[in-house]
Amino acid sequence: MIQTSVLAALLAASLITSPAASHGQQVASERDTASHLINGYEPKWWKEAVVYQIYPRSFQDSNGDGIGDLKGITQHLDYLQKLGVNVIWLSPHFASPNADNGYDISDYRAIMADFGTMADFDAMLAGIKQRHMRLIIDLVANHTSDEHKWFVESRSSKDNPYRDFYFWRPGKTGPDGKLEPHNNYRSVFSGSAWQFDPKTNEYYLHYFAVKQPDLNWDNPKVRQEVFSIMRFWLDKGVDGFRMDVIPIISKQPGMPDLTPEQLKNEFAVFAAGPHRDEYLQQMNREVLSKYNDMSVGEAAGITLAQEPELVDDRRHELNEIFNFDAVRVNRRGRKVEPLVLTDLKAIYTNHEKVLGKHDWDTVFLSNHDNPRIVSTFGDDSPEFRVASAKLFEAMILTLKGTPYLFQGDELGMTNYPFKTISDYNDIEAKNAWKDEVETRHTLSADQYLAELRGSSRDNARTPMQWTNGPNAGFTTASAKPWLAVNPNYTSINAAQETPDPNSVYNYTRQLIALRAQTPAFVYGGFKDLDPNHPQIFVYTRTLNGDQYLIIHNFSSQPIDYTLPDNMKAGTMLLANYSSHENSSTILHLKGWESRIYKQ
Ligand code: TEU
Ligand code: CA
Repeated sequence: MIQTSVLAALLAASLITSPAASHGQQVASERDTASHLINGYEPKWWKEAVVYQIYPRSFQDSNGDGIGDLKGITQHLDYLQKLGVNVIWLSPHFASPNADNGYDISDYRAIMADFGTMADFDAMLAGIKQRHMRLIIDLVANHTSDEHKWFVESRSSKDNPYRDFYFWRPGKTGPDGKLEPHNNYRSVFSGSAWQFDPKTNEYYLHYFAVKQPDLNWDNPKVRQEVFSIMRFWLDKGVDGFRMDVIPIISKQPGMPDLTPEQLKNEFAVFAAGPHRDEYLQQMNREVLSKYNDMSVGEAAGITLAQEPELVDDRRHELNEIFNFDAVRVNRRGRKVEPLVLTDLKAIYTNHEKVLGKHDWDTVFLSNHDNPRIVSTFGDDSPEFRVASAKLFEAMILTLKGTPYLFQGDELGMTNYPFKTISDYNDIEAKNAWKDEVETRHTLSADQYLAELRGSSRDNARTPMQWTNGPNAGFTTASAKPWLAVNPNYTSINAAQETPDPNSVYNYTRQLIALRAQTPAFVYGGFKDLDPNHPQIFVYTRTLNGDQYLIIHNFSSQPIDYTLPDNMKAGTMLLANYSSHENSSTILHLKGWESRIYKQ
């Protein structure tokens, strides 16, 4: 026995010095490589980030014209730094005739006149960097404005060198002898996706507004132009891009008619073009991979199952995408229906199942295209607005994936009490009114307005509520804001919330701080402890034995909830009511109560 163990010791020693050592070293270095992984994930700054989206038109007006601008953003960088967010996503700031509030770009290297100058941009970026934050900008490259010089050239003649920058088709003769568009594609903003242009007697393709012609990414020159724009901004120091409707850049060969079935979800077809991944890989190879940047794609038309096709890091396309399942969980077209909690929970469980260690996710319930969180998923009545707004901030900041907060959600801002169609600004709402109410009479004005009130994109776009002064401090007292300020600014505003320890703002700040010091919230596993419960969302986040339990009551009704398997809650770290129930198995939760425990 002794001999054997001596032998074993000798053998062990010889392994270290013998020629086999090189093999041993290799294993060790492989192990080192693996050991820098956290729970199997490659650590990255953008996985640890908390992103805050700014819609510049509505953030802060600095010159009294009623329109938010870049200097206005610079004025509030301390506010953002104090909140603790470390990446800002800026909605489009480029020159634009504003058919779709900047998502129609006429010059990608110039600043929108309403927003200021390139010097203002540089000062804003410097201010962001000084405060150790980062900036990502909105790359809208599926389409341009019809006022972009490429399109002005393109439409001027059939043999113009820019003709092939866009999609032109002659159209066809319909059954009644009239000229019809090439196919039956519908625009997201109502009507055909083809617009006839009398100059050359052909139609051009526009998935969105008539003033947003689609770029032809099959033309290599278009791709090089887009890559060069990306380098221009990256070289200036921006840290990456949110990419507008990026999966739909590759069009279907021949663009045949959609079947009635496909017409129900045309984005699924638009997002399945044959060259989508090839173009994104080229973009990654030629641009993104050369910088320490981040990329997040707005993934219209991509299902959760398809998500890895775009974000698996071995494919070298995008870092993360926005999957719309959660943000649209209670939407049927324009209608907002009551939230079914089990549906929402199933989405997060599916994300955990479908996405692997090479994928990364986003978590968000709002942006400039969706109504306010607290009005859509929570309870914006005076009694529960604060509690439910805090609950959603807590959920977004403790689920797996990079969290995205939209401006004003940290104050618990609500939907706007819209009354008539003239209260709206959004091109989508106005076009659909013309089409469905005035032209085709598919629904009554009252029905349309009732549906739109709950889902309109303008709900998110009303000005930030900074103070209880005139125009909520968004602009000067005598100015007319481009979109009306929500009348509840007198009680919901930043000036009131920043000094108040019990405000949504300070709760969000505490949540962000907790997340920053808790790797389990970033890289830890996620498990829903009670997926079938209709009122409670209770889950754990676990990393290397470090476990947190998060529980939310998704109802104004209080509940006495017993944790499964005699589990004890642990030590309370944060809660949206001043309750102190530690180490218990039965939790007495008030309406919209939300708690975070360390186990
Ligand atoms: O949105 C595209 C998109 O897929 C949708 O969210 C769409 O705008 C929405 O369903 C309409 O209600 C992006 C931008 O985020 C949006 O603001 C732009 O209008 C659109 O692209 C066109 O650029
Ligand atoms: Ca202004």
